[in-house]
Amino acid sequence: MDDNNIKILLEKLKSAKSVAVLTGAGISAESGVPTFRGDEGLWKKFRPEELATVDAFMANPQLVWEWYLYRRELMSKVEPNAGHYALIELEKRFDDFTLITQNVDGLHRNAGSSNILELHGNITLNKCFDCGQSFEGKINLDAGSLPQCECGGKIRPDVVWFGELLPAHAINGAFEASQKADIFLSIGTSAIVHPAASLPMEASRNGAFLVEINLEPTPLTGMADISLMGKSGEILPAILERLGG
Ligand code: BJW
Ligand code: ZN
Repeated sequence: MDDNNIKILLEKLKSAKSVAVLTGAGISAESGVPTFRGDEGLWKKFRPEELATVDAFMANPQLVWEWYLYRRELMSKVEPNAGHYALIELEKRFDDFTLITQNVDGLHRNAGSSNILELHGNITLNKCFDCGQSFEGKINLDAGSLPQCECGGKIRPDVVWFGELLPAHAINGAFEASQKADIFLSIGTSAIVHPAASLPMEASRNGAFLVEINLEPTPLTGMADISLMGKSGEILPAILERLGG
């Protein structure tokens, strides 16, 4: 780990009033949730355009549901890791702390974080494709037909697919938090999916100190004030430990 960079970050954290954090699939990788892209990424096996779009769902809801039920099952069995827990400790140190996540796995909530903005929804929830009403029933792929809403609409996972708008309260809150942040941490995201990928840039443009934690360089690395290369489940606890009590 780059000791000099860590020292600079510790100084910045000691004087910061407002902190915003953006997480992506990488923070959950050490819990056993596959990332989307990269060698072990989900999309090496499944093409996104076949699964995470409205068109894909309309063309083959059964197939899309199979993918989501498989991931829902996987995510129901995993636990938060040291990276998730370190963010709770960080949150406790600031009156103004916003955790923005692209993840749908709910692990930040399970770990105990409170002020979370879920940009891409939550994989445990269902809603009606047509009227948006939430749906509590079970999805049973063996039943012959998928359940329908009272309005006749198809039931779908409550996540955000390509081409869809993000929940307004989440993305508006995320931009607001990014604009006023003194420090912005981008953790475990490939930083290519917009509008989430615009948040670090928005923060930096508004004067935030931009920190990236990732296994590898991303399109964001060049504009980050500090880039810490490694596992978030190791780097975040190390930062917290050195920040002291
Ligand atoms: C570790 C690690 C460890 C591993 N420690 N690190 C502007 C410009 C260009 C395009 C667009 C634009 N605005 C909108 C678009 C279109 C599109 C888009 O961005 N496309 C790009 C691909 C170019 N965006 C949209 O369509 C969005 N909607 C929208 O903008 O609406 C307005 C609009 C409508 C119509 C037309 C135009 C505008 C919606 C995006 C929805 C994304 N949905 C998904 C699926 C969610 C449901 C599900 O889970 O099934 O969200 S896609 C997928 O990607 C998922 C993720 O949240 C998202 C981001 O992925 P993430 O988290 O970054 O994961 P990975 O795998 O990519 O990266 C993991 C990283 O971790 C890697 O870097 C590793 O190195 C690292 N890592 N282990 C630290 N231990
Ligand atoms: Zn409906």
